[in-house]
Amino acid sequence: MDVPTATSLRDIYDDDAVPVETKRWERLLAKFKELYGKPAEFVARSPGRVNIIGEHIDYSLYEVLPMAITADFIMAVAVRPSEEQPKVRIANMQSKFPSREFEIPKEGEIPIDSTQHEWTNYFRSGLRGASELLQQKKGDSHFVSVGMDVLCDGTVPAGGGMSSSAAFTCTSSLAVLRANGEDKVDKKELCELAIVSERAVGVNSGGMDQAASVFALRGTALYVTFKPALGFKALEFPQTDPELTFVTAQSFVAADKHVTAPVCYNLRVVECTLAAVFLAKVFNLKRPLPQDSSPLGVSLRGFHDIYFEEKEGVTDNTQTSVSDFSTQLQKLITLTTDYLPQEDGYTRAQITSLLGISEADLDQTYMSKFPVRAERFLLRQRALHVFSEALRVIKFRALLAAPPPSSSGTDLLKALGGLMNETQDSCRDVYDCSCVELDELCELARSAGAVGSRLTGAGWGGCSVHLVPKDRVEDVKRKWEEKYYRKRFPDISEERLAEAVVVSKPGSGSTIFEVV
Ligand code: NG1
Ligand code: MG
Repeated sequence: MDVPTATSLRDIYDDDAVPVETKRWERLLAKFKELYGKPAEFVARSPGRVNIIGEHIDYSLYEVLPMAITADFIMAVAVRPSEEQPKVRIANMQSKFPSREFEIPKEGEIPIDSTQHEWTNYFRSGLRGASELLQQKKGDSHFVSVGMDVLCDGTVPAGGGMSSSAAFTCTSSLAVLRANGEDKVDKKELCELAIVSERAVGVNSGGMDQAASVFALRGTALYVTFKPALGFKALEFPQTDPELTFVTAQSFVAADKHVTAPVCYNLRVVECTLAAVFLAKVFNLKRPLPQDSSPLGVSLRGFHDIYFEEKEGVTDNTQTSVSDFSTQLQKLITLTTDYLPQEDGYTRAQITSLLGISEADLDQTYMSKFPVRAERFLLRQRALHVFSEALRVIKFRALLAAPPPSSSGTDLLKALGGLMNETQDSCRDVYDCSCVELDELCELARSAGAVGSRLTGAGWGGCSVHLVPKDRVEDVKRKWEEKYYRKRFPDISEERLAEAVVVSKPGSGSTIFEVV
């Protein structure tokens, strides 16, 4: 499926967003002309996302269920006339992001210094990934990219857990492909390249955010699969009475993954990978774990498949029925509980002695590309979270697809919300990726009528998502305003308060807009 081309903002946004977006896009295009003295040729766009359920399991290659939001990243572009050394000039509508200019090297990789927290790194990572793809397609090892004049504008809050980074990277890759004459951009190709590209910025991320940003279809959630290959299914929300509403609330605790990655996100990726390798050894599996698209090349999902293949003769686990797959996950939870008993984690020495490798090998294989800092690796807890969360995603999807016939709207909401609450408990207690502010937002929401409340995205700050019956949304908002926002931030402006809480409607994915 190709990235759609839009000629009207009605193709992109819900009717209620069109008036505001029209003004914003007009400002972008006018500013472009003023800056570069010529009109933009096209605008590339990709949205942010909220994850409804399936947290921290994409990099273990288990299915997740996000949806795109209206807030997005847009990028107006004109190709520069050909020049000896092609150049990028890039600016942002928000003055806190300074304009930059750089030359595109004639061959080799686009340089990115991930130690610098530099906003244009996301553009460079999209450029790097897209030019590698272009090189492959054109079979030309020297071709890199044409020069581009670029003006950006993003409405996804940075560090706010709604994946501003993926929106930026996906948009950049799309813009570079289009600027280099790719009129039809395949969504899957774009998504795969954006996933790998974003890792150049220093976070060893999974693929959920880019999948939501690229694939999303308005009005639906996305069931994203990573095995046997990247794919998705659009899921409709059932009509319920009371109507089902997702509300997001910012904690305003900035989750700066670039600073915290070695002890938070990247460490979790290493722990999950080590859990897979460790379990394979504990169960004496004969075959090595399969190499896959996970950040470190082997995953808990890979262990899962090989385990049932060797122990129970399941040759193609992608064909397993939902109920059998759930039974497998239950079994893995029991096995993890029994065979990874250490509550206080595993030391390097314990891991290397079981795996029969040196500490230098351990560091080299799992911790060299993205360094992490830890004395102990909590393999038991990480595996338990991943298997139980994968199970919750399956249950959630089953409820959406076929609500129990006798259940009322309220019952269905409670069942869905119950799963979201369990996710929050697991993120807080088992995966250790929540924080007191997120916990508090969840508690307050539940006490005011939310049926399910949890963090969304990586956690450690950022955003939360809540399933709220429509008739209770105002109660929940009021409670947060009084007990969280005005209490923790007494000087909060009305504008910031309005930004903090958003009733999220599932929006559409990546688009190219032709400026005529
Ligand atoms: P955030 O930090 O919200 O963009 C991150 C990862 C996802 C996923 C979630 C946790 C990136 C780009 N994204 O999301 O792949 O692992 O955490 O479920 O790092
Ligand atoms: Mg991000």
